[in-house]
Amino acid sequence: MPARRVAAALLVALAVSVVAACSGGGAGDTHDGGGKGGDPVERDRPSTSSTWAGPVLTGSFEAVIPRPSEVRAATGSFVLAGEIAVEVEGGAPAGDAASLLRRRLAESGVESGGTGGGDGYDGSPARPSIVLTAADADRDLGDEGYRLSIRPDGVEVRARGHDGFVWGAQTLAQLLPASRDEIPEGGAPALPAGDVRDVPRYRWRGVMLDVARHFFGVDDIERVAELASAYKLNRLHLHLTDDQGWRLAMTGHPELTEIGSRTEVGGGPGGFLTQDDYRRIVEHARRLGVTVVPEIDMPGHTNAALVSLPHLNCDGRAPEPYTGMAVGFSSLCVDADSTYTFVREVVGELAGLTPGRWIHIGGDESRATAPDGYRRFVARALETVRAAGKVPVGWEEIGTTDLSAGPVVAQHWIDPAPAARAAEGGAELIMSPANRVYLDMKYDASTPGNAWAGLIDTRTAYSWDPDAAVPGVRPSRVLGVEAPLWAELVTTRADIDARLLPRLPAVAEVAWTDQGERRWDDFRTRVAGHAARWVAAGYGYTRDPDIAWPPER
Ligand code: TNX
Repeated sequence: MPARRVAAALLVALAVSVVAACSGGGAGDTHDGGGKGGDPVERDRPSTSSTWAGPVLTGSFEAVIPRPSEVRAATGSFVLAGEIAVEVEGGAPAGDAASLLRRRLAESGVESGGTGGGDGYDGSPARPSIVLTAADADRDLGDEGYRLSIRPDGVEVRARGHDGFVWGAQTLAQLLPASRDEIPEGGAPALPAGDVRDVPRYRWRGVMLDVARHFFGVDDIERVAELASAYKLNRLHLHLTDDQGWRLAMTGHPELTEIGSRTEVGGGPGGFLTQDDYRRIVEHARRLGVTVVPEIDMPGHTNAALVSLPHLNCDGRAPEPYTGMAVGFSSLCVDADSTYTFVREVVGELAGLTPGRWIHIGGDESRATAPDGYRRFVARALETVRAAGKVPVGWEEIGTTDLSAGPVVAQHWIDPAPAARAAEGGAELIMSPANRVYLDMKYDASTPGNAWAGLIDTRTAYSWDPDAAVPGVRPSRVLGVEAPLWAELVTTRADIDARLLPRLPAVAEVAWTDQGERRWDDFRTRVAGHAARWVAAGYGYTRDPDIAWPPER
């Protein structure tokens, strides 16, 4: 039996003993499964409470998604009673993780204070604490790995970088109750004791939101970023422009939003992000460990730009606005110098607004561009992105061009041939196979969505190996995984939730957890328990019949 299974068995035993202790109702009942290590219940019993209902073990390491690399259970639990100190030690880059933890603790009804976020912890060593501390010597953790140690007398999160601390905090958050309603009056949540060491499989773990086909604003985008971060996804790719709309204000070309943002699929009002909106999203996501990757799709998928700026058309005449769902009919005029001036100005502005390393230039389905012109256009667009100090990303079609001029990332979605060519040409690959992770697809015939890439139930989204997604590509060329949500048929926040949950956590585990550590039968059991968290946090989800969900409340 692998160590993790033993740990799981121990935890189940522990949980049962805690529940028994709690329902026994006695103050001073042990909650540590009969182990040694002091009596944290006595120590933590709030003196003001007349009816101390005892600790409630609310989470288990088994339930954490994505499944951590290594878990070892220990004896006892850390009881979250009284005010918990959340402290950042020795200047570790953990302020955002500490704030996140305090936010989650508050949602669970736990008071917290502490250093590193300016909320006035007095430094008293007597209080039970969660300490975030640098693990610089532990090079194997990389920028995103973390260690977690939970003991009856304290919790420690160790990492080397900002994002590692955030992921450690997100694991802790999943051990907290889904909501304060889970804790009986006078009780307190308790975290199971144990050790976690956790490092991601892939560096790129993304979700894409199409805000062009239907517009979604700051709040909706930030909700997606929160969800991504909760499951340790570290990229939010925003598909900002398409035939149906241009969604980011450009100082140099106000027409793009004055005209090009006022349409969307089906004839709705459209909309756009101001540059301040965009900056806000980028900063909010950054604090959550998520890098925004903006996409300006070119030279095809450009009808909204062509409507707004007639000079981008070879004949100088603006086409009609487009609110349908077809693809492949528009193209920038790839032979005109003014097109490249436009690309330089737009990419330059976007690079200035974007602290992340990547700018996505699209490049997909340019069926209205002559192949020769397409190759020249892509070469110049990639060069423009590099000149702006960023690494270019493009859909797999860019693999039909010469990619040898510099670093580049290609995103596989439908055809392994250009994706493999891109990798041979030096590109790193993001795997977004449409028949696995296009989350705009229906789960089954009864749910709404697209269907051209097949039906994608949670099991299908979970059960594949990114290293094998494009035959013949060396695993070292596989940068990671991304799940796109195209929005032709996605019009509301509820639609976003239903498409992403539960499939996004499934994809997150594909991207984080080693292939040999993942099994559908096990994931399917674990994910059911997350529904209560989603609902408490205000997200809806699809009740995929393959998963034994708790009864609807
Ligand atoms: C293909 S994927 C597209 C998108 C559509 C999507 C709908 C890709 C690079 N292009 O333009 O929105 O299918 O499923």
